[in-house]
Amino acid sequence: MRKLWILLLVPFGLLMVGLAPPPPAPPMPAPPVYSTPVSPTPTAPADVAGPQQAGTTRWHGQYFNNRDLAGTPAGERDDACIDFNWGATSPWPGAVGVDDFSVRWTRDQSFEPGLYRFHLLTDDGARFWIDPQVNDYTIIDGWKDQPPTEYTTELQLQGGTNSLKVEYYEHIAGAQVKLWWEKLDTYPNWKAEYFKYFDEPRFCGGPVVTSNEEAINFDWETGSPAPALGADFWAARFTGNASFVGGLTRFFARSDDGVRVWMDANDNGSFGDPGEFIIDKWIDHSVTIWTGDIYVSPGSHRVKVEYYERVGDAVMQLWWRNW
Ligand SMILES: [Ca+2]
Ligand SMILES: [Ca+2]
Ligand SMILES: [Ca+2]
Ligand SMILES: [Ca+2]
Repeated sequence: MRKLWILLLVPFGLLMVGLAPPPPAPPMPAPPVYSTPVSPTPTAPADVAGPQQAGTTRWHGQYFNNRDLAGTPAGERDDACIDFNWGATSPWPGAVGVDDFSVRWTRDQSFEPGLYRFHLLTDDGARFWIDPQVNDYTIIDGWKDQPPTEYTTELQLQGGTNSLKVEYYEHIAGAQVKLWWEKLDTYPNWKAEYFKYFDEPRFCGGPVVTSNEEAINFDWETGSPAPALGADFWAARFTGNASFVGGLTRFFARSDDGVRVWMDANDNGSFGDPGEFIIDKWIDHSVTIWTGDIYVSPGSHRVKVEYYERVGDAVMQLWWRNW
């Protein structure tokens, strides 16, 4: 077994995690890189190689009618996203109950090289692996009864395709689970995150591509920001700080297709609810200029723009001026 080392930058400091038995402490790594397995390429066992639509990368889910992923799955299906809040209901009526069930999800995911923060929100228990065929330790381990709890960890990925695995169980009462990630770096202008989606626009899992953009001023026509996104069915999220002179300010968003615009964060760091959109046109349309007015105090404000392209041409431009 190869000895692989990763740095888990947990909130309480640096923690080295390795395979048992613990070898002597290595020299200070420079810089830590999470290794992608090169060979042999493990083949998924037959019970997780479920049907996959051509050109898509859904999660393959095995649903068990017990808390231990024991025995034969009660049902198997592909899920576009691990982002569920089932409350007190069953994730799959007829296959599993409202309590005492478990799910295993697997998929391959390509990552750009870089430092990532992974988030796993769960009620009750969940755990997360990257390349479990090679690295038999969990990246996140929250395998216990608990109310909704968010775990985070950071790790360096060298880029390429990794296999991801999430296991989850529900004991009693409410049930929810969500996995997502972000690429950490310095974004002096706009942090642009580009996602793929299936069916309906949403920001699922993590971005396929992350970049710094000097302005939100794009006319991709029938192209896209990156080959990995393809021409259609992708979405973008832009976040950045901008300086305002203050006063009544009119925002302009010229878009094809949907767009929504927020300003400033709540105390908990997240942007507001839909009632606080400056512009909210989350609908398919040909290129259109939308406006929204807001009073702004002088100085720096945080602005967030979400955008999606369905099919055909793709345009996203944002600007503003005092009104
Ligand atoms: Ca329940
Ligand atoms: Ca629960
Ligand atoms: Ca297009
Ligand atoms: Ca379009």
